Formats: sequence, C-alpha cells, structure tokens
Amino acid sequence: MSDHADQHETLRRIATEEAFVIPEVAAAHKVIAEAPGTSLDIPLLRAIYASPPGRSVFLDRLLDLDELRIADMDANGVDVELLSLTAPGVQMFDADTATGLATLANDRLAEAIARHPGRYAGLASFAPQSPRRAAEEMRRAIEDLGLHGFVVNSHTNDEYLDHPKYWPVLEAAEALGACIYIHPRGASAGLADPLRDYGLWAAMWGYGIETSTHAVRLIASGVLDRFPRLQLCLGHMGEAVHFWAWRLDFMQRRNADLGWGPRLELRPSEYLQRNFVITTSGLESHLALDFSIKALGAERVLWAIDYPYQPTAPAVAFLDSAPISDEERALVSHRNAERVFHIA
Ligand code: 1WB
Ligand code: MN
Repeated sequence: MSDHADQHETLRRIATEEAFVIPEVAAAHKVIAEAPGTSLDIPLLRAIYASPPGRSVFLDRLLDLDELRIADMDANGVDVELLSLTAPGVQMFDADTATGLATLANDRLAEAIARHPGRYAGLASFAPQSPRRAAEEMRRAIEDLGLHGFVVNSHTNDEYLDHPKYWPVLEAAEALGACIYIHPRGASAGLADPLRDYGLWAAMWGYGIETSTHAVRLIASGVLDRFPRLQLCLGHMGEAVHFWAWRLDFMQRRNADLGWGPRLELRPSEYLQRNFVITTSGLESHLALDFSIKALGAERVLWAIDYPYQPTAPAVAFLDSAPISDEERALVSHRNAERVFHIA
C-alpha cells in the first residue's frame, strides 16, 4: 500500500454522483417549492431554492460548473466529476416541460464538459413522463452529445421503471450500452407517511427506502430477464440492497412458489452481480465499503462525493485511507468509472 501523501498526488479520482442545476430547472423547482403540496421532495426544494440565506450555499454550487467547482476539485485532488442534474430533476414537471428541460440540461452539460476538457463527464437526463420522447433524447444524448450514461430520480408520478410503459427507456439504455444511475428523490405517495417526521424524508432515511424499493422492484418484476444487459447504478453504498441479498434470494423463490411473483431466470443476488454497480456517495464507512467489495466484487463499487451536498475533503480521505489493496483502490477510485461510464 502506498504512503498516504504520495497517494494523494498520484491516485486518479473520478467522483460519480455530483450534482448541478441549470437556471431554468432551478426556476421550475422554485415554483414547486413555493406551492402547497404533499410531495416529500418539497421540504428539500424549499431548503435549496426558497430558503433564508445559509442553505443557499447549495444553490450557488449547484449552478456553478466553472470556478467554484473546479477550485474545490483542484483543492482536493479530484480529477473528474461525473455530473448529474440534481434531484428530482425534471420528474415533477408536466411531460412537455420535462422533455424540453431535459434536452436543455443535456445541452448545457455537454457544453460544460467541452469547456473543461478532461475534468467532467455527464449523465443525461430524460423525462419518463413521455417514454417515447425520453428514448429519443437518450439516443441523442449518447450519440450526438457524447454523454456518459443516464440519471433518473427514482419514481415518476409514483410509478417505477418496472412498469411496462417505461420499457422503451430500459430498451434504449440497454441498446446504447449506457448505465442508468437511479438517484433518490422523496418517497412516492404510498411510501411517504411514516417518513414525514423528524426529517426522515430526505437523505437521512427516506431516500434510501424509496430507491432501494425501486431497485428491488426492478429485480423482482422480472424486467431484468427482458433486458439482461441493462446496467443500473445505485448510490449511497447500493442503498443497502446487497445487504439483503440472502433474504431476497430465499424469499423470492418462496414468492414464486406462492404465485406472489414471477419465476425468475436468476436469483436476486445474481442480478445484483450482473446488472448493478454501486457508489459510495454520502456513506463514508470503511466497514460498509469492505462489505460491499466482498459482496459485489471490487469491480462493482465506485467512489463518489455527492457534491455539493456532502463535503469533498472527507470523501477523499475516506477513499485514500480505506483499508483495501492498491488494486481495489484503483478500481473504486477510477477504473470502474472509466469502464461503466465510458470515461477516457
Ligand atoms: C442528496 C442529498 C441529494 C441532499 C440531494 O438532492 C440533496 C443525496 C436534492 O444524498 O444524494 C441533501 O440535501 O443532503
Ligand atoms: Mn446525490
């Protein structure tokens, strides 16, 4: 294992869950933040967009794709940020607005990548509200703009990607060989009520409940038998889904015997090994990292910061000081990101 100071100089670090926003999406988020509503995304949108000064540090950093961000990367030894439009992205807008804003955000993302050669890669947004147009935008984003994958912020109008209406989206991602990063958002209506107290709705707990449920739906529904080469990414140390692998395997078979679910071609743990990668965003625990590497393999665990919501320096220290081999550290810090997201 190399010495820490030396490693800080030489390790290539690609951070894979890094948020931005464009002014047009920020303005549309602000409208939602200021309207009444029961969505669990609203408290966080209020904190970001309609807050007293103090939380506005998030908005400044989300809007910035130049000075603040590059300075933070340079100060901390971050080589590349894989950027994605911040949650809930375009998924709370009507279909036409969402489709237009996804296109605009993807254009701006490609421009930012071109302005800073080698420093950024990007996950394209799409509007699940209009699956056919989403699939068209997905093709444009990869083939014309050269973006590196996709982000979706979990449910759309309380529906999940296993629903047949979204199959064109899954089909497009599989055909393009581009990974879909399933990022959290506030829980869908049916999951929401017990998460309304104590701040449980957002990153502390609700995000993980929402997003892990989404991933387990994709496994349990059988859509991964229909799209066997689809690649999916979960942040926040896999939203803990792989911790449940043994029980998922045991109970899914029982479910099939009871007629509660389909008979799958593989066990849930085998879909996790074949169709998923995970990132370390916002969960800087060496114990959880060790478990994840043992459960999924070091080639399925990618480093992330979750800028600007989490500070960069501790995320870098977490990576550099992890008690893993240099080979594993190279995979987690950059090689997996290069492979999964086609980053040169
Ligand atoms: C996350 C965290 C995403 C926060 C966010 O998007 C906000 C995350 C609005 O954990 O991915 C937050 O406020 O901590
Ligand atoms: Mn995030």
